[in-house]
Order: sequence, then structure tokens, then C-alpha cells
Amino acid sequence: MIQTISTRPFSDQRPGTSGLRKPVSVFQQPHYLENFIQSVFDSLADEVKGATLVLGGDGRYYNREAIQIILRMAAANGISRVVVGQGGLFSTPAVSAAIRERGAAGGIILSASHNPGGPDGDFGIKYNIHNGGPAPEPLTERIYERSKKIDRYFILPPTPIDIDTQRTFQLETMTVEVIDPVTGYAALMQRLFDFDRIRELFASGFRMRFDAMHAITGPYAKVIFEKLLGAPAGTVINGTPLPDFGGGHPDPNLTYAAELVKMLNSPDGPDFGAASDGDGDRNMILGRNFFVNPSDSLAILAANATCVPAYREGIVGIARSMPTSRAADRVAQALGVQCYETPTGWKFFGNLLDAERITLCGEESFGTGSNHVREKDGLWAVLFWLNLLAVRAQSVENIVRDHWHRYGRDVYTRHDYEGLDSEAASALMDALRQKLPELPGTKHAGMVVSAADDFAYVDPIDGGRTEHQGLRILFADEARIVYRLSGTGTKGATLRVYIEQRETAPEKMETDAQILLRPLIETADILAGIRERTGRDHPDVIT
Ligand code: VG1
Ligand code: CO
Repeated sequence: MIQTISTRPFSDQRPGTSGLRKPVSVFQQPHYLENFIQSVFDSLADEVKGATLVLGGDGRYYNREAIQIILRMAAANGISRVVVGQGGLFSTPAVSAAIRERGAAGGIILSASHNPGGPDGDFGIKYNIHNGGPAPEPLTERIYERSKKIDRYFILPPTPIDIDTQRTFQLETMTVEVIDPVTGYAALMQRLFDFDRIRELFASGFRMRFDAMHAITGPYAKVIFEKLLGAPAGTVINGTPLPDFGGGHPDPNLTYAAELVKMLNSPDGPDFGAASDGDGDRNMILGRNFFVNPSDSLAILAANATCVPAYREGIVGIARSMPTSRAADRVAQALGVQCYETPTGWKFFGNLLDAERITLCGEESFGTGSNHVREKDGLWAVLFWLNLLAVRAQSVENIVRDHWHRYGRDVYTRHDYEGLDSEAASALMDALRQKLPELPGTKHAGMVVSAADDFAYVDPIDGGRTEHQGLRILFADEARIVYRLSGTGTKGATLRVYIEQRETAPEKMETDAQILLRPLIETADILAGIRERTGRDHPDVIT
């Protein structure tokens, strides 16, 4: 009983940094979700017909409705099996793992990641391919092109489908398998890390708080930390996924995870704190009164990889997104392995991982991961840190400070200006782009500009070229300012300014990044005319 429904294209279905992300009200328009899903199926026709797909989301508002529609469409499009997380829940890294484990053709993840949820919040769809990773650029382009021409989609008539009971059943010719979304992922983590050692750490009185921010990692974290690793009940806070994330912003940073930060800064606070985002792919790592910059975190995990069973033999290479600090490059150099610099977004790591050029990769935006899946993985990073803390028996702060003393410190900050007028933000970027050729040789904050460009990337595996990935101003002495417009925001434009400077003087290792970087922060404002063009005199989020 397949229905063919006539439709007309929407013009705004171009996927951004991480899938198609829009306000819920946009997704609720008749045919909007259906058009995009059909565009995905049409773009992949031969790959998905008769194949298995994995399906789930972060539990945000509209997740359940979307799952029902997608199941009816998958059946009507000749998919042979869909593996769906119970209750429609699945974290992004767990979907990636499930695709790989099942040999599925791909997966559909329903999430707007760190964007707020609820009827007035955002919704999103990501399509992941057979390697478990985000659709690469050429495929997202194909899907977008298809969405501009679509005139029909296939679907079964409305019928309620039970996704809350673990069982396998038929939907016309398609098999639906409702599974526990945690079990397979938890088993994978047990294969990668030394759970006995981490269990001993908790048994010795080590105290941790993990903030799931009312998003998807709650159920995973409770099983992994409180059940398998024996951490006391209450270790996981905000552990029940809510459709509106409790009204919060499920973004693990110093601004939006303020509750956790406060706990770690209190006199009798825990030894270790961590948080993840809406869909479970990000991580924030905190020690007592101490914040670990995500760029440093990547470098530290790389430098200590052999402490962890999965990486005992060492790593073959590292990749980081361009705006991520060069801390990882120092480690790669010391290890004698390559460090690749990619555009922002996890899709650019897939080829390097598949070709075994790299083992670890990460972004400054609280994303870290490895070859175990093809997404960044929040809980994986937390477990890596726990494994490290158990082996090295040092505090988080001491591990980071030791690292800086050994490799130097790439002092780093990111300033975000959110909800800017889109035209003003584009004008700022255009004007700065025009100015780039004049900058080399000029002096700012006591430093000479050595190069300035608009970052472009050529994929070393498939030769694909990606342009306009951020404006870079490089100074002699290894300082740098980078400007980018966000590709995940849904309200106006978000300007991200990334500022870093290398310090090797031991006395500078103790000073706060905002203080050390003040002259360069001021330079970043002047060169781009941020205050003048946006009317803002301070950023909304400082990392
Ligand atoms: C942001 C981050 C980027 C990350 C992306 C998706 O993109 O900067 O590093 O890959 O979010 O993360 P943008 O274009 O807004 O800067 V997530 O957790 O949404 O999957
Ligand atoms: Co995310």
C-alpha cells in the first residue's frame, strides 16, 4: 500500500556543517521532512534499496513524530531493515558504531546537536554513510540538488508504529528491529578502555560529576559510569533526556554548563567533571577549578594514547580542524607522525580514518574522537580521560600543566558572537577577505603578520577541494587569528573568532588565557571591525 505523494521543493534544504538544521516550525511544515528524506533516498537509490539503516535521535521535540514518518518512508522506499533505538533514542556516536557493527548502508540521526530544543527550538537531520560517518561533501551536494527538484515522495499510510518495546516486526516488506541503544555502545567502550583500572579509581574514592544536560548521554552515562564502573549513584546529573532539554542549551561549555562548572569550583567539589551535548558527540573536561581547553585535550590524549588498551601500540597520525590550536601538531611532531589540518566539521576526517592515515582527531569545539567510530564521541573522550587519570594518578590540572611544560602552551580562546544580523556578518567577512592581501608585513600587538588567507582544503585521499573555510591571519611567533561564520546556527549569523598564541616561558603557564591573549583579542576586533560592524562590544560565549 505504497502512496506516492506529490510535493513541491523547498529552497532551503542545503545541509550545513553537520546536516540539515532548522527551527522545529520549519520541519513541521507539510512535506518538509518528507522531501528531505526522499531526497536522501533518491540520491542513494542503489545503496539503500534492500539494505539496512540505523535510525534514532537525541530525544528532542519532534523526534518521535519524525521517526514514525521516516519508518513509513523507509518501508515505502524498499529498505529491507531499519534498526531503531528504543523510544527513538540513539546518540550520534552510538549510531556510528551500530552502522559499522551491522554493516548497514547508513543511518539517519535526528538531532540539532547543541542547539536548544522544544517547540520553539531547533530540529535536525544528519545522514551517515556505510563507514558510520557524516555524508561527505559530494553526497550532501547531491542531496541538496535533489531537494531542489523533488516532486513526489513515497510513504505508507499513517499507522502508529510501536518504537518503545524491544522487538522485531514487519512493516509491509521491511523489518523493524527496536533495540536498546546503549548495550552495543557500552560493549565497544569496554573493549577500548581499561574498565578494571577505572573501577579501582572510583573504588578508591575518586569523585566525578557527569552532566548529561537533559540530553541523550544520560542513559549511556548511567550504565557506563554508575553500573559498569561502580561510580556512586548521583555521579550522573541531569541524566533523563527531555524533549526541551529542561529549557537549557545542551552545549557543554563554560557558559551553558555553568551548573557543573560551579560544582567543580566549590571547595569540596569533585575531582573530575565532564559534560556532553544534545546528541552525545561533544565533551567538556574539567578538573578542580580547572578547565581543559578542547584543543589541549586532543593533544594530551594523543601524547598519552599508549596508556589506553585500544591505542597501546601507538597512533598512526592525528588530524585537527583548521581553527583547532596547534597543540596537537607538537605532539605529532614529537611522535614522528603526520598531523592533518582539515576544514571544520567531522565529515572531513572520514577519508583519513578509512585510509588509516590517522588514529585520533578533534576539533576545538569540544569534539574528540578516534578510529573506533566515524563521529566525534563525547563519552569516549571522558573514558579516555578517566583511563588516563587512573594510570597516571595525577590531577587533571597537573596532567595539563605537565603537558604545557613539555610541549609548550598554545594559549587559546574562541569568542562567539551569536544572533548577528546576517548581512552585517557577511559584510564583515567580505571586507576582511578583501583586506587580507594587504596584511602580510604589517605589525599588530607587537607582532608581524606573516601570511593571511581564506582557508581551502584538498582532501589527500579523494582530491576533493573545499573552499572558503575561514579567514586566517598568521603572525610570526606562531600566533594566529581565525574568523569563520557558523554553519550550524539557525538564528541570524554567528561569528566565531579563534585566537591563539604560543608560550614557552614557564611563568606564562599559570596565567589565564584571556589575560595572556588580551592584545591579540583587541587586534582581532580592530582588524575585522567587530564592534563597529556588529554593534557588539563583547562576545556571547567565551571558550
Ligand atoms: C560547530 C563547530 C564544529 C562542529 C559542528 C557540529 O560548527 O564549530 O566544529 O563540527 O558545530 O558539531 P559551526 O559551523 O557552527 O562552527 V555538533 O556537536 O553539532 O554535531
Ligand atoms: Co553534537
